[in-house]
Amino acid sequence: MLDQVRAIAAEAHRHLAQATTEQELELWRTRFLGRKGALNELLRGLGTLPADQRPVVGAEANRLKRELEAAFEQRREALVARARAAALEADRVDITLPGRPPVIGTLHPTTQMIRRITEIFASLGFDIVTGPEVEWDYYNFEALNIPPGHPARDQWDTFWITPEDSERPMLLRTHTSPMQVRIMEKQKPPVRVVVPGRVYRYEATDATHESVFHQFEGLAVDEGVTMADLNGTIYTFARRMFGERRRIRFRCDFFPFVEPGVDVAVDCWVCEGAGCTLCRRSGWIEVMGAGMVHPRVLEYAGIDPRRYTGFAFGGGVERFSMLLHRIDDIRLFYGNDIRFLRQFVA
Ligand code: FA5
Repeated sequence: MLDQVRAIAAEAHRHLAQATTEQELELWRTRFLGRKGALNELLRGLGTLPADQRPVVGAEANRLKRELEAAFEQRREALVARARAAALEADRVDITLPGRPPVIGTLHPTTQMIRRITEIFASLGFDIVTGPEVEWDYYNFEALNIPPGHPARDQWDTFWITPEDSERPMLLRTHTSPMQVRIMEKQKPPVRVVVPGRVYRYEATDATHESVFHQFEGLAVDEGVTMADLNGTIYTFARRMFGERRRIRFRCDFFPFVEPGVDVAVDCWVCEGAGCTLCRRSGWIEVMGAGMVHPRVLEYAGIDPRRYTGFAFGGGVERFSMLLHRIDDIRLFYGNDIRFLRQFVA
């Protein structure tokens, strides 16, 4: 019987080495180690042996049983490890492959230009603030010395939120100038601010006119502020923006909220004033409107015009980009053509 037990164990070892799946392992266990398995079946006949042989065969059978159980565990672990290694191999990531480069966007050229403009004024001591695009008629026109019926309203027609003749008419602002009054209402002099922002006009669009565009407004108010301060400020700004050799020209112009009012031009940085296509042969490029804050505007804002004076200026952001980058159509800025936008990598 001892031989039979050893023969079963040897057979079991042989079969175990051939089991390669979980299912085969389970079958093997039932066949050799199960309650009705080969080993137990044999041991059931232990009682038929002579009494002196029973403990020897019994002990050997139990030893072999433990040996088979240990072999089974070992085999199972080996199979699990093999399956895991195969799965890892199949899932392998080749870290030496180049990655997919992320698509990096760029700031819109208008945003870039606003940053450039505001950085220059910030370095001159101006605060940068923004204001509402939906505005009361009062701030956009009335407090800027443009009462109802004033002809300047035609030049700055806009989109109305309420009917034009309502008690408190509201509109989309046509310029950033309303912020002059809003700021002076809140902050007593000295005031030095620059306001970039979006503005709206009821406009037949063409290559140089959009109905939605951006402006920047400047305002400085204090005791003893004069036209010379305006001149110096704009001169410094123009040189930083358009080149160190630039000259500036003031010519009389009319805006109801400044007195005197001027249009500011810079000598052409392409032809150095000789005359070319950019400056339309004039040698000068108009860049903004400016002037001394009208006493009535100071009064509207609750500031005593006998004590304080101020200057203000305002320009078009897209027009600056057009001049500096020789862009021939303002509609490109809102056209969303990626080929246009990609040219302005910051
Ligand atoms: C004004 O809007 C005044 N608020 C500027 C000002 C401020 C004068 C402070 C005095 C003191 P104007 O309408 O000219 O002025 O517009 C100013 C600038 O905005 C223009 O020089 C131009 O660069 C730009 N601009 C005007 N209309 C358009 C338009 N339809 N599309 C694009 N840019 C425009």
